[in-house]
Amino acid sequence: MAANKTLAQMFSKMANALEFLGENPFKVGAYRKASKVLEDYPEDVEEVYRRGGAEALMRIPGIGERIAKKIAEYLQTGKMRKYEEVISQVPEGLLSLMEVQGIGPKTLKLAYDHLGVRTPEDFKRVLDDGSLERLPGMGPKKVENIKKGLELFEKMSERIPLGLAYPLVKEIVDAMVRLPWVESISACGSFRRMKETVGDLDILCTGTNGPKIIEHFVNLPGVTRVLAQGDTKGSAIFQDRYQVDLRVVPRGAFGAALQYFTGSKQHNIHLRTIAKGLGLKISEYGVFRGEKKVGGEAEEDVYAALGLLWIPPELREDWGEIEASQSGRLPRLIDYKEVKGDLHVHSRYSDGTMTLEDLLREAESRGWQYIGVCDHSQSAKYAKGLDEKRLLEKIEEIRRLNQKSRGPKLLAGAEVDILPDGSLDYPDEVLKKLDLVIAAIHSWKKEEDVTPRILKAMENPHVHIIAHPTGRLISSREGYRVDIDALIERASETGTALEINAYYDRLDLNDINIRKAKSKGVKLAIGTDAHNLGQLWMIDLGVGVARRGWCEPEDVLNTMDYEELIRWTREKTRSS
Ligand code: DGT
Ligand code: CA
Ligand code: CA
Repeated sequence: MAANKTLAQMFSKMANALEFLGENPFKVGAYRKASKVLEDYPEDVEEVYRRGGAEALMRIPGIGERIAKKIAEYLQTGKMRKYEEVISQVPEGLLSLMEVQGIGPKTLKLAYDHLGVRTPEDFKRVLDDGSLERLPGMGPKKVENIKKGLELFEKMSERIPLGLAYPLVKEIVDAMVRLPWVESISACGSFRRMKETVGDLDILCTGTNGPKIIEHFVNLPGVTRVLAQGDTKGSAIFQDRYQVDLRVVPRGAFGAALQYFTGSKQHNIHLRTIAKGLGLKISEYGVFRGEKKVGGEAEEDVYAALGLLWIPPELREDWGEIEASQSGRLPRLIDYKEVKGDLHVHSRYSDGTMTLEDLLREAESRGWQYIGVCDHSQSAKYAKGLDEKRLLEKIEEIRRLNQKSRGPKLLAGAEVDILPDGSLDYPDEVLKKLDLVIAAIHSWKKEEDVTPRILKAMENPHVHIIAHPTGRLISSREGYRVDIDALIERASETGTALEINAYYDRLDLNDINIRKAKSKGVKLAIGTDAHNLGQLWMIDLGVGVARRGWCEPEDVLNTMDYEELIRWTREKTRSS
């Protein structure tokens, strides 16, 4: 179906360009119509063309002879001369601006002719300095609309951190599954692969009444704009930011569609090559030998037909998972349910809002055995870091509560600042009293100093874990750059664990670095860095990236029982 989508986009761009160039409205309309038709067409045009040539294309309602010829040309040569000719006549930056709600070719033509607008920057200038508003047919209301459209467009073209989309998608799926017509439903795309950022969000379902399902979907609370509403496909923007696509597919193709739309594209391309070699064809409709469908209801069918073991979605990046599946060497990934606690949260003692009792209750309700309470250390004044006296009080309160608790335990911990000279923000006699010591960099004068400081901190036997090792933040450029290979090497030598900080904007280490660390035998520690009770769910984001980093249960400290974990920390200190 990739060709349908590409061609739909090409015709839409041509329509915009031709309108901008002042071409006759009927011609413009024909391209726009063709784009719409292809967007919604349920069959692969490549298939249609292969079967019946340009003639067959012309039998698609809304596709005339001229358009059919252009589709044929593109399918044969990968190019369309007319497209290139038309597009080349419009200044490049203006074409994408035409897709913005409220702008369109007419407005841009006006700005081009009267104000000499050639680039998006030009356009923004005439928007802000009032000159666009004064053009005939414009006015304050239109300009206001354009500004809103532009703001939305810019927000929408950014990728979204997974953790922001996560609660929304869960909510949508929960709401949809309650409908009487919905049978099975699952998120797919990059979301299902737990990629750290997502573009649009893809959901797939089977059910008895496509139109009703879609109607319900585009009317869900939170929808701020409906992009498309058909019998089997709906597309809507939630909260002015998140584009969600829902497709309804036949039950017999659910597995094949789920496989296809989960991607990644690279993973799917690799699978299709293997299929070809076996005389099979896989698509979102199923697995086929010639015309005969040999599977597709379950996702496993697709992998089994290719002689592969089912591959967990988090691995599907064509990073060696297909070869591993072929040779029976897929990792036995850590499961979301295998986590026995969170190793990094902040309580009211420093800058969190949770009491220690809150944390015990939370652990209990999640079926966890422990939570590591790691408040900031004394130098972190901005975060109400604990001086030694307060820290000792906290340790005492934890010991008291643990004695009373028959269920989960709290680990008396600290997120201890690594000072400029690489020493730690508490003396060893104090660190010794803690169950869990996480060392962290929070400020630096020179970026080059960060790596040596962390390396030095790892020499301290009382340090168990290095927090958010690379310091990156997903939604901004802040953070420091470290020599990650050197950190992993030293962690391996000293037996220090590296954190997978699961806070949605960190996810640090990321998938690639996790995999590197694992390959050197370094243990990983998942911590949400939660400051309030509404953030502990992010533990799942941490497990998600751990899985993307090929982690097995034994690679991750959080799969240990409480006793085992305490033993590990003591052993770590003794043996370094
Ligand atoms: P995103 O939305 O940018 O975070 O990334 P994805 O992976 O969700 O990609 P998206 O939404 O464009 O498409 C969803 C899945 O559909 C994608 O992972 C694989 C499949 N897919 C889309 N386009 C193509 C294509 O041209 N070829 C193949 N083989 N698969 C495709
Ligand atoms: Ca997507
Ligand atoms: Ca999509």
